[in-house]
Amino acid sequence: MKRVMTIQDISCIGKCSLTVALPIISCFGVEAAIVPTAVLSTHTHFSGFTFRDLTEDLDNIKEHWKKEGFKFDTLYSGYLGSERQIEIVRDYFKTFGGEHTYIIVDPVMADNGKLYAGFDDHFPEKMAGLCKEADIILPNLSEAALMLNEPYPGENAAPEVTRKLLKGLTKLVSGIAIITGVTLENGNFGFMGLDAKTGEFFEYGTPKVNYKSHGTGDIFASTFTGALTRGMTCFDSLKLAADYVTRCIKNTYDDPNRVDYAVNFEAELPWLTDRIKLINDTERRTK
Ligand code: PXL
Repeated sequence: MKRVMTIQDISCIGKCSLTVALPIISCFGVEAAIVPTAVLSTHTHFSGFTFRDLTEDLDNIKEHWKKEGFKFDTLYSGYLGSERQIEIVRDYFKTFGGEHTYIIVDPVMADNGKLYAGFDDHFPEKMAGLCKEADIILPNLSEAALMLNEPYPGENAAPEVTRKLLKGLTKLVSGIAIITGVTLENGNFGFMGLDAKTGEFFEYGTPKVNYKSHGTGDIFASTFTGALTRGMTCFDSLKLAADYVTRCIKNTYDDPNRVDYAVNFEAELPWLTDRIKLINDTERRTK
């Protein structure tokens, strides 16, 4: 069985970060080893959330795993609570990364052009430094603009503006840069990417559902991570992630009893599982 290490927080209520990464990656038949960076009572869109910083534990976890000789097919980082944690994650990548290990960085820190509560203005620059270590990065438009020190172009940024941001990002990352939550030429909503090695742009989208919630970026990144680790191509993994997130958003939009802090990702897991059953393991690729 393939094994992913995912490094991000536990928001006890919020359906984001580890509480979505674990079930989704497990659905792929991939082991999810977790490195919890902090425990919050809820995600940071609630007021009065508690925050227990687990920075002091991170080096010890790393040293123990190193001693035990654990190996990982993919290293995937999401929300990190501080600049110090970014440095520690860089150490994890150095220790457990390698020729056959994908490194995926989702530089979770902002939405709607604004940094999440608790981050200062230096944070994007530090996160951009971590992106340099990655094979694949998955910022949204806000995070891409902040890391490049460009103004936020708004969620309906013109495709040529998104492409310009992607070009900037590929100066940071030697692999593949993807921007999620973008509007495409035909008005669809999805992702655009640029492969720094080939200079090729690619994109995929579906008709936009007019509903916005939290945690969708983490659901996207976790689905992508699971699919890529199981051996799907990068583009097919992104496409599956986009289709699954769209279904989660639609399901929530249609649910009169929905919560306002997250989407109904659980309701669409059976659909995802059916799609996972179609993965042909005999064609499994390595990096
Ligand atoms: O969904 C991203 C995320 C992850 N972790 C925490 C958050 C957020 C978004 O707000 O607050 C703690």
